[in-house]
Amino acid sequence: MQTNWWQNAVFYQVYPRSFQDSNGDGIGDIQGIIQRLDYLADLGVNVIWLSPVYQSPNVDNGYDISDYQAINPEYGSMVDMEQLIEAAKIRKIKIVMDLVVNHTSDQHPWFLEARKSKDNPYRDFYIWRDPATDGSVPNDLQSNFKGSAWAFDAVTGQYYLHFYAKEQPDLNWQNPKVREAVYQMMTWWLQKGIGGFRMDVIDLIGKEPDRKIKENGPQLHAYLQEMNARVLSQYDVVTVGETWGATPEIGQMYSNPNRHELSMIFQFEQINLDKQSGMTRWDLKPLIPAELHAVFSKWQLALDGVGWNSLFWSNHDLPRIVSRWGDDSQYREKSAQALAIYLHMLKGTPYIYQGEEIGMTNYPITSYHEIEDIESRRVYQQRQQQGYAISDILNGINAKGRDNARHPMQWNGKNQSGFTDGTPWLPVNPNYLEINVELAKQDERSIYATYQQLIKLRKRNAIIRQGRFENVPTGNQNVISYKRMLGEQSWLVIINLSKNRESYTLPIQHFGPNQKIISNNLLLNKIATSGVLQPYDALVVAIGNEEK
Ligand code: TEU
Ligand code: CA
Repeated sequence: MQTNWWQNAVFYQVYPRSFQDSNGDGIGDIQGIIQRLDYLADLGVNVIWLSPVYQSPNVDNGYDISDYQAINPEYGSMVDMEQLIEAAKIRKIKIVMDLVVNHTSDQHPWFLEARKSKDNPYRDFYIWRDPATDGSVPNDLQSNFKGSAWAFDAVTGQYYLHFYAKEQPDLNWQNPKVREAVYQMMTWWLQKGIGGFRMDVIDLIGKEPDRKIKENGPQLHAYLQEMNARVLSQYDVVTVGETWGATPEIGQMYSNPNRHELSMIFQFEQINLDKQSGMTRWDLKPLIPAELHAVFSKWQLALDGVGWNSLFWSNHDLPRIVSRWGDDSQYREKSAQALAIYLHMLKGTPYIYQGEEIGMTNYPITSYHEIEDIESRRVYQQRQQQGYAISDILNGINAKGRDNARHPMQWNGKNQSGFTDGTPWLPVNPNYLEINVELAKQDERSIYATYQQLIKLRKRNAIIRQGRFENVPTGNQNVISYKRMLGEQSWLVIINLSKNRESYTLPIQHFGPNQKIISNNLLLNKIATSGVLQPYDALVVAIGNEEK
């Protein structure tokens, strides 16, 4: 496989509302991002995935777009946006935009037109159905934000489809005019010099609501191939599809270069490992590290040579990883480093979610009034109606709610953590006095320093970028291990992903030179056939060709 630039790159996700405010209104903005570009360059990242900054009524924080070619004034102007692209380029950083085209806002001119009459030229941009004979919804399709996926529109007496909020009507991709309009808009952005797109819930665009098909519809890949031929193939850009319903086989279909669809996808199989089986993600269950490793191993092997993996722990929809699968109290630093080392030694393109590089934690709430996110509000209301105890509902939301990742970036120990001079739109986590960028940068053993070192290692070592992956059993479900191999080189990664001392036994008889590459424990330098690891110990060693 030929190597593309994005296979050697490290990505960083910016959630603009919470990254850096530049004008004291408490809302992060584009000028704020520009002010922090040197920070990102210093960390070593090559690409910023920018969550939506388009014009939007903000029912779903910008994922409800009312004009794809205008910037939300809260974030700045199109001039600011052009300046960001340029200022990033000077630092060799590309900007990847969020492409949210499964749906628009109900305030988008297309929808305002469409709802006027059944024969409006924009009517078929969306999906309308007559009521059932008793006047109720056309079928029982559900919104991902709870409740029916159909909303009644009295003007024309029909229902329209919305897989998210009712203010996010679904576009009708079967209509070639919709696809054409999207391609034109994408081209307009690419001509501005952006580096590509992250594609929001792209696996829904092949929907066939009458057959109750939501994800992975029959035309999905044909649409992506058309988009590639018409737009993407004309530029040297990266694309990453958000695909909650992808299996490794489907992952190959998207990312196999011979199929001309996407560069890579975000797959979410591991996300289900800490929920009770058959239940929703709000019904919690502890993670078993071996199960996590089994999922990652499967994807590493399945896409090797025939596709490409993205590597991520978190994003603006997911909880903070150190709170989720590490330990955000006693072992916060060590567990965050262990998780970072585990992920960044895998094959694929790593994504860092803002604040992850300093080990930012979840933000616990004690009442409904503290919830900002539309999804968590709906979940709270639904579960309350279903009779759940308030404490159980809050436990679920504190563990998994989307606000966790959306509290302001913790830059320093000054007022409001240096995020804003005003009142932040979501409060700053009170732990900002101990957890902030300024402190982390002064400490050469910080989580930040580990991330910086991992990025450097990736740049300097082809074995990380291109080497083969092999799972290594450890005899302990809390200790996970794998090898990377390239030519004569062989590296072993071993991680204790628990807060206890754990023993391991490796199926390796003799080790070569055993030279330390990176670790989060100064005393841990060598690996043997068997031994004991301290809580959250992580070690990478070059072991030579031990098995000859
Ligand atoms: O998210 C898709 C999605 O379905 C999940 O992230 C969802 O929010 C939840 O976590 C699963 O039940 C994308 C965006 O990332 C998200 O912010 C948007 O709200 C959503 O699409 C709609 O555009
Ligand atoms: Ca602002």
